[in-house]
Amino acid sequence: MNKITNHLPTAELQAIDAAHHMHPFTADGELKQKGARVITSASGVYLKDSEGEEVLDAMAGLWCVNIGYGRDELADVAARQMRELPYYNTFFQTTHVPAIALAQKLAELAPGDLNHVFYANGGSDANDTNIRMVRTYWAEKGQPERDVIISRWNAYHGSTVGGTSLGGMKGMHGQGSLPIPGIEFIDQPHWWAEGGDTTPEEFGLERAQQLEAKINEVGADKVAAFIAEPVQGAGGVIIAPDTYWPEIQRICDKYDILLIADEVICGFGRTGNWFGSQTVGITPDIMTIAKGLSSGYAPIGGSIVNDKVAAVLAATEFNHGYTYSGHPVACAVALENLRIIEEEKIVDHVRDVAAPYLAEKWHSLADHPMVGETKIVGLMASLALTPNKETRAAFASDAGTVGYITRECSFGNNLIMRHVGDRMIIAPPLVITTAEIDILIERARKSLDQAYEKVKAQGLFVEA
Ligand code: PXG
Repeated sequence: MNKITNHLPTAELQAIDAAHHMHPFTADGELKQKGARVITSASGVYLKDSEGEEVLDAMAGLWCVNIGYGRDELADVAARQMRELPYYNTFFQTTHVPAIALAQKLAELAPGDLNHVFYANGGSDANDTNIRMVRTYWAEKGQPERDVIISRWNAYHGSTVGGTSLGGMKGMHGQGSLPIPGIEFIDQPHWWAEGGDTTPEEFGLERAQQLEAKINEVGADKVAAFIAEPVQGAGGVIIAPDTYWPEIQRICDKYDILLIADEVICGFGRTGNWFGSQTVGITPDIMTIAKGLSSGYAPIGGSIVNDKVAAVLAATEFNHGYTYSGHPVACAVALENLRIIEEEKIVDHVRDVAAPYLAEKWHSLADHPMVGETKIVGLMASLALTPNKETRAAFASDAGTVGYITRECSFGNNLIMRHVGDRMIIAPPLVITTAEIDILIERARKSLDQAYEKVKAQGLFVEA
């Protein structure tokens, strides 16, 4: 095949990448041997790589390209905004039209009295903002000792010092002497892996009640906030049993604990509502947003804050902010993205068309000999790989060995389906069509079949 490209040959790009580019969450030494896959362009739900392969991106980039790739409207808006006002800050009593318009739109879209926006560049630094914000809130209310934030093991809240501290990934804590002081953890509502002999309903309640136990252990007068993802994303698309969230809300209300919903993945349609909080039925005081806010076309995140918290903060000077808080180009791009989501009724498409269709197909994978539970909410789904569906056994091999084999088969079949340990996850662009879902499922099943053969051949189909 004669391929005309506008870039260096893949091997040369990979060599330069290996020489000079440090990748996030990557063992660079290992990657240097293998060479990174070079993505050159994208359209809709498909990526194209430097070898001309078309790859179905069932992860929407990193859970963010909600409206799909290749929307010229966003490029046009960015170019227009760069010409008109490429940058100005919102410190020192100034503002600008994109920041104003986006804040108004977010206040309109966010439920209840979540009416105030503090801008960040992404989800990690927005969560850093949240740490300082909730502690400042209680200090301003005359309770500075109320500074403990409770989070959950296996949560992901970013990889800055604050984000890593709030997250419950032990491997991350180990790098950089984290968490910072004043962060406490309870267990996650992950029934498949940790539910033992309980029913999911009993287990959901038990795990929620750990919050009450932790509050009592720390002392209610010391606890500032509880932070959680409505659905854990990076942790493996862990969907809590139905009993979980009502109990969490009851406990937060009872002890007057601020509830921070980290909507970085769940926000902007992913779960079939504008926000995951609506899907799980909670009323947060603060929502962390990023990713789908701009569909990944520009780096932007932030905190949407309710009237109660905003009123207290307004009484003082909150000495916090980033050079690019409310960056005009990012705000303009986000606003255009939200216009598209609204006008094209993309949240309705998720709820009424794509999610029900994907759910039926995803659950059909449960008949595969290596698949245990299949879970899905909106357009985020996971499945457990297991050598024994009945006992929910883990594999004897190191966690992630079988998942990685399955991921490699999937990538080989031009499907971006990821693994978290021995759990496979997807979160495709929200605009995915039913025909594209058929292709996704066909490739996923083929990958599971290939992986199953490899796992057996390598003697790995063995219970722990
Ligand atoms: N909160 C949540 C719930 C997230 O999923 C962040 C905060 C941090 O956002 P930024 O924009 O700072 O990255 C995230 C990000 C993965 C993966 O491998 C997930 C994320 C980021 C990178 C990789 O699943 N989530």
